[in-house]
Amino acid sequence: MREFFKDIPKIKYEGKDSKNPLSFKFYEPDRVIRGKTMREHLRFAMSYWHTLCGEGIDMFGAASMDKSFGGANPMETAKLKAYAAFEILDKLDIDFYCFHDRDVAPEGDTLVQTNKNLKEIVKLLKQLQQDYNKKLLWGTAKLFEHPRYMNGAATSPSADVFCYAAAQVKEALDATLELSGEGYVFWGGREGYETLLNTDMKLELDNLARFLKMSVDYAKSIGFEGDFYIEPKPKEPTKHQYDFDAATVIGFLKSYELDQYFKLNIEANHATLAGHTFQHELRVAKDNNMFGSIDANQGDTLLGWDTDQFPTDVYQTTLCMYEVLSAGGFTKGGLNFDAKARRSSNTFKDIFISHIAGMDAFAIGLIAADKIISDGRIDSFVVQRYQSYSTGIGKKIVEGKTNLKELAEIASTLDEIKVESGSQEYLESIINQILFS
Ligand code: XLS
Ligand code: CA
Ligand code: CA
Repeated sequence: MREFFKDIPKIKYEGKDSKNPLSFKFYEPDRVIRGKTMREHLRFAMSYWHTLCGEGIDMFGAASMDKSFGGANPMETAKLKAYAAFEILDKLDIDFYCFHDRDVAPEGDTLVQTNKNLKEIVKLLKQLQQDYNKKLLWGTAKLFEHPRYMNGAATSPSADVFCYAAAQVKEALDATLELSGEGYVFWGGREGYETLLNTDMKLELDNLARFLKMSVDYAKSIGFEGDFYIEPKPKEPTKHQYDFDAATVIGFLKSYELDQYFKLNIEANHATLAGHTFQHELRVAKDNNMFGSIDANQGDTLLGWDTDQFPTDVYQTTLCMYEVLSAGGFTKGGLNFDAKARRSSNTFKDIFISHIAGMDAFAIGLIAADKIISDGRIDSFVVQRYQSYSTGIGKKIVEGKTNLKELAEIASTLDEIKVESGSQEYLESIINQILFS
């Protein structure tokens, strides 16, 4: 079999004292934590778009890497990328991948040709999945790159564009089913607006709901049983993205009675762009029974855009895995590295090392989150903090068995109200103690 990355061996666990950059220091795939292996807990996925497609172009500079793999034309390049993708998955011991339709196969001159291209590559991907024993975590459609989508796709003012986007999602769902994808993601792309002066927001949101319902109906009709995810993001590329954050998406889904069909795909960098912590977005999803999957990356809070950096901040991965474990773990979702090596980290070796860094950071997070839960001090602090709601009038409030009149009567008898400390620094010191002991 052809080998693209001859200087990269299969990455193995060597332990925390290893100085070999091409080894895992913390990720031990078969180590069992809480009855599941690390591999089963973390369900790592590689994003096709960053790893096989992004060549480092930014608005000030040209590509800093070449990812054509010597292909002479777009279809040949697409095939070479597919072989390269599975070699990367194999060498990194990553079980899953995620893609947009246009990451894996190029557009043709007509929609018919484009769909033919996709089908041809899907056939190859299916073969490679079998050869390498890899799986598709989720598929999606790229409804934002082509200029036809400059005003949005499902929220475009043009019904023809809405039609085209529907055709694209139909095909992407077929591809996801053919590859036994465990999920399908709707990220808002350009579903949003730049100015309300030219926007009928009500019609656009109604249409977005119609689009999602038609997509769910079609997926069911072809026998797709994976999870559907909406991925919130507050801005970029549009000034205001409709799927702003987890709470906004949940409110939208509920008001159109679509909540039963969807879970959320929470991305760390999108959380910080929305002015939230990653942990906040995960908690909102979990508390609404919509925790689904995660785009594992990190932003830079000094920058106002989506930097999609590899996650190396172990404090964040710890709090993330604490939420994931408290939510009962992943079912069909996983940790997708929607992340790219920096433009100046421009070798394939950097890309391997970036994934290793991300996998180790989440392994540290998982180990620490397990310890936080076993330690019990944080969870029991929270239980204790709300104890007044488990007896007496607190219990009646929770059970909906009281009213303002009764509460006012009780309040008038309270001579001294004791308000306890929130003890934030104590709790933060417990996390540090667990992380560094
Ligand atoms: C862009 C999004 C995108 C989705 C998939 O900001 O993160 O990559 O994850 O369409
Ligand atoms: Ca993402
Ligand atoms: Ca992103």
